[in-house]
Amino acid sequence: MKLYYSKNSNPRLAVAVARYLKSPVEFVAANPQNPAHKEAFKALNPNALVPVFEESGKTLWEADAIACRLSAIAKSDFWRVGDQQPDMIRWISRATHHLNRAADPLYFFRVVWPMFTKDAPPQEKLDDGLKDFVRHAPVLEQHLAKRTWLVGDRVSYADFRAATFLPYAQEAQIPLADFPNMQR
Ligand SMILES: N[C@@H](CCC(=O)N[C@@H](CS)C(=O)NCC(=O)O)C(=O)O
Repeated sequence: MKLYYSKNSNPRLAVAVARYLKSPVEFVAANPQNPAHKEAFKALNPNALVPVFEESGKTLWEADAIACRLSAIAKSDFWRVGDQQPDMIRWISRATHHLNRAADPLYFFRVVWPMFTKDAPPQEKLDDGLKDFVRHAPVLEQHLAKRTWLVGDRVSYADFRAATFLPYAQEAQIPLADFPNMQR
């Protein structure tokens, strides 16, 4: 079993999941957007993106799907399957469509963009990202005020998904210090 990754946000998340679950995967560093590799990589993922999980000659892409599969292989409830599943999906969805969407331009234009250009990042995208992050974060912050984990009394994939961009908070200037429960 192989997990193709790069150091960027979603593959990093998949690697964090695999490490947490002690998944028996071989980690394969990939550069799928490099013109020299792109066409060949499309055989693994037609989007030419990572993460990609390869198992018995079949590939699975999208970090959420990979987390689901790795949790099943580990026979873990990290990916909830019982009564708590709708709650977990709620927080995954909330993170994907709101919090992470807001944090994405802060991450992209402050962490990724400077690797490729010295041009100034578009200020309006940074302003919009910050405004949206500050608008969406309080819901998560308040939910975590009375609990340790987003779902039930143990860590689940929802915690990992909601934290996709938080490891980059300092560099991306995501105002995490204003949200101490999220920071914790
Ligand atoms: N929705 C996909 C997003 C995948 C994606 O956008 N991957 C980006 C990194 S975040 C990528 O492969 N970029 C090229 C690279 O990292 O080399 C997921 O959650 O897995």
